[in-house]
Amino acid sequence: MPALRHIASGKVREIYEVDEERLLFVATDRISAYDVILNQLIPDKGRVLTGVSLHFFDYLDTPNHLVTTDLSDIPGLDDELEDLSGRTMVVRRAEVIPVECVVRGYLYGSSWREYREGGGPTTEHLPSGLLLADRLPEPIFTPATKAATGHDENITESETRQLLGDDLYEELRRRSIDIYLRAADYASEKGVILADTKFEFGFAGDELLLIDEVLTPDSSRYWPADEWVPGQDVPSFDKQFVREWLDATDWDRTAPAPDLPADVVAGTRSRYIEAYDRITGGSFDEYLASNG
Ligand code: PZK
Repeated sequence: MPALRHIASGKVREIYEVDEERLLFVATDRISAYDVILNQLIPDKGRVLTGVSLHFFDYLDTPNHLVTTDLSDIPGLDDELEDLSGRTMVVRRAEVIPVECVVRGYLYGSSWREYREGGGPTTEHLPSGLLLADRLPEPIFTPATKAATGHDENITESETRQLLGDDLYEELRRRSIDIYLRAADYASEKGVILADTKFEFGFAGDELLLIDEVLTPDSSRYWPADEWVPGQDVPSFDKQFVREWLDATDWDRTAPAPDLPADVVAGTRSRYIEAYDRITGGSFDEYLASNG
């Protein structure tokens, strides 16, 4: 744990204060499945996610919170540098906009459940007759808010406009869909479908910055294109392996989860690393060699 003030904990991420303007954004090796944090760490998972975020911050070249991954000038980290390297970003402190900017290109997850049950906030602009996992006629912006339960709650366009005002709503929708389209094009060249993803934005002064992690397997639904069949469940790249092991136990999906055997930990790690290579078109070994 860094000798810095702790600001916030997510399920698998931590934020610390560097100074008035900057934060340390750390991706841990924790993993969640069915919304429960598992008892075992997946070695290098945080580095895989950080590598994917850095890849897309660079590729997208859109105003964002990344300052540097060089931790050598930050006082008080001497004992932690090794553990933090490759999993840590120094970011610009921003005023977080309290809306999760979800973009969906395919009908899955909570949106499919709303659709099947006769409609909800995410299905307002959808035609009838779609199947599970169908590609949508065009990507849709389906914002959500963090409910008191910690769960995300989908909200309607009108509710979002009331929260943000029309100008900010339209700016966030435009930027979110634009980023989704560029990342989905990138992924499709690698045989990967970006089914949906979630962005967060914040203001640093009057600058609207893309913040948080971006286009990672934790914040996005990536599918191998050759396993996509409309009307059927699609296995997720990274978590399917551990989910299938959990499904074969008698676990009721409430905490605590069963302990993962070493071979399931190792297999899950391999899948995250494959996901890095597949999604970025690069090599995680090379990422580690420069950043690990
Ligand atoms: C910030 N979160 C969510 C993420 C957590 C919590 N650039 C920023 N400036 C100010 N605040 C945040 C960010 C970012 N990113 C994001 N909470 C605060 C979050 C990860 C772990 F505990």
